Amino acid sequence: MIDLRSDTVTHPTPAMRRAMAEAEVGDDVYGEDPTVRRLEELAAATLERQAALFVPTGTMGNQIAVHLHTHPGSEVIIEARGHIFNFEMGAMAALSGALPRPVTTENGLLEPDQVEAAINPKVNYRTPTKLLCLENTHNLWSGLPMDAARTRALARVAHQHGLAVHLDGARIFNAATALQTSAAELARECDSVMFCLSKGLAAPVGSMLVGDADFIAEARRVRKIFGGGMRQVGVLAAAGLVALTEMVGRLAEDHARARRLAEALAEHPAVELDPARIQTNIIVFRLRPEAFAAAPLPPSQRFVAGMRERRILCGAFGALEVRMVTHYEIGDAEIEAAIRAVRDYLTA
Ligand code: TLP
Repeated sequence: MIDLRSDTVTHPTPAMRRAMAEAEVGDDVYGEDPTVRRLEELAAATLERQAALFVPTGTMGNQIAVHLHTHPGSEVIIEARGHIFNFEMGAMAALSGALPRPVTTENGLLEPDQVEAAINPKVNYRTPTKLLCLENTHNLWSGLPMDAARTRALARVAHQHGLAVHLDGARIFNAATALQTSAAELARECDSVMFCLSKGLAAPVGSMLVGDADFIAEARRVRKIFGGGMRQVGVLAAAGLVALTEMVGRLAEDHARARRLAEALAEHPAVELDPARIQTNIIVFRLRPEAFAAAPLPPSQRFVAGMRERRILCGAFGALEVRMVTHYEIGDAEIEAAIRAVRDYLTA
């Protein structure tokens, strides 16, 4: 099987396996795991921030941040297709009593005036707006990277109105690679940043929450409340250190292969996709419903099933959207096999 469902499906590299086996460990709830400490120091230094916290998942990192930046009965502004709103199980409501205020965009990029318009006035009969969540790259918008200037402009508006800004930077290194800048630059104006080691960087588990020292001290408390206080977790942090030091430099390869696949997909009349929009490792495309005969299952699910029969795994979003994601286990041969399978299925 060629697995294009996500970059989360990657297996640890041989260097990670070795580092995991040899990791020096201790009880991290006591702050005694030297490997976790090294990873947290490296993450903070990479993002040019004071401190970082190792968390088991991106969702936990995001939700700790939401918890700290909001209070029950407050609102969170987020782009309508944002991960924190759509794929985190209603966690901001369940864990923090916060409400999302989704803002629809035409291209995945929020405008400062849209954010300003979504902030409720500070009066006794309106829900207080406390937080702006950004996402870079934007997963459901085909891995769209957002440049530092826009992030800065959005953060400025939020800060002027007393909101905090959290960046869901699950794939911030993909964004930095595509925009030829640093992750630190892309996150500079944000009060907190979460990034994942377990996506394109191929670590088996783990994400980092980064911010100033006081924020991270509080985040450590909330991580324990959320059940994320881990013990000899240096075995996982060791893989994270390899991810951060060895895997960032190769992300451009994933982007080039995603573009190649997108160009081939776009050639088919049943597919609606502008390959120029694919700047990182995620391809989300729409199937034209008129190209599919009426059937009980929606086109996206039939496409996914047809591809599975041809040994290619991809994901369906809604009735018409399909997602394919490249990662380090997808080489040129896998891309060519996927292209052949798409052609074969869509022609059939
Ligand atoms: N994304 C997963 C699915 O949940 C959709 C994927 O396969 O892409 N932020 C962003 C932008 C993400 O894409 C994800 C995971 C997360 C946060 C959550 O990370 P985890 O899965 O570690 O909780």
